[in-house]
Amino acid sequence: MRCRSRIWALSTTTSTSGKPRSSGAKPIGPLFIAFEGVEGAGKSTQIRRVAAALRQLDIEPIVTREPGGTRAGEAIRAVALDRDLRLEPATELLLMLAARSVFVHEVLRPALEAGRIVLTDRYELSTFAYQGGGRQLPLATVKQLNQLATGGLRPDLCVLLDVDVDRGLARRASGARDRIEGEDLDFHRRVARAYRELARQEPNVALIDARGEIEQVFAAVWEALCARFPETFSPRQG
Ligand code: Z5A
Repeated sequence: MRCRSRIWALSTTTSTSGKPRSSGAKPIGPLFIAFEGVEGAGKSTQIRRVAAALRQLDIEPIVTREPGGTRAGEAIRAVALDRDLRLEPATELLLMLAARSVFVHEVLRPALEAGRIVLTDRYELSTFAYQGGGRQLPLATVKQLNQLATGGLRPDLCVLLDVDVDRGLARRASGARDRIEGEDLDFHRRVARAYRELARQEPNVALIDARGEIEQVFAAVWEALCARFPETFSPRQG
């Protein structure tokens, strides 16, 4: 699925916002970009910024999240994150993958087949980091089951926002924590360690220092996207 052919759209001389833009053929997809990181890393914030910058380029991305993004997925999410439930690590893993299987089938494949850009808040790296690292399930098994859920559909790029756990947790709004957020510091530190290890091992990961201000992090994210997909992401935007 990695070698999808690009869909090319003819750009006009002005954008819908009325701003002048260069003419010529512009590839707009398909592209699958996952945002990853520990809690409070700023994934949702950066996805919103990237989506807004893409709209400035007259590209409407599909913005979604995991677990969730489908009716069944959101129902599974409610169970998986319910802090009143006690779930075994294997149960948690299978719930995440059940949601992913629907997500791939109902959202991801159709969107990519239609040539769209998909920005998702979490995907398989979350499973490797949380259920593999955090819950200490054997990573090989986690990956094998994930392969079953995804049919091997992997992101073109994982934007991994790297912050230390304490900083991420401090950013979190006070209030009720879900079942996984409510885990102890050791759990969250194992997740963070697993992410850094995955950044070394996995292909197509852009590790971004996410400790700075939102705009500073966005500049680094956009630069990584421009470097990776120069035909779609223009350095002058964002
Ligand atoms: N999970 C799993 O275990 N296995 C899986 O396979 C999958 C998921 C797919 C739900 O995810 C849980 O599911 C998650 C992992 C597990 N549990 N945990 N923990 P989620 O994405 O819905 O939950 P989250 O990661 O906890 O979301 P979050 O805390 O909202 O994180 P975020 O999206 O990375 O952060 P944010 O919403 O963009 O920002 C949080 C706050 O920080 C907000 O007030 C921002 O304004 C602020 N912020 C953002 N960036 C900055 C910077 N740069 N500086 C200062 N403040 C900032």
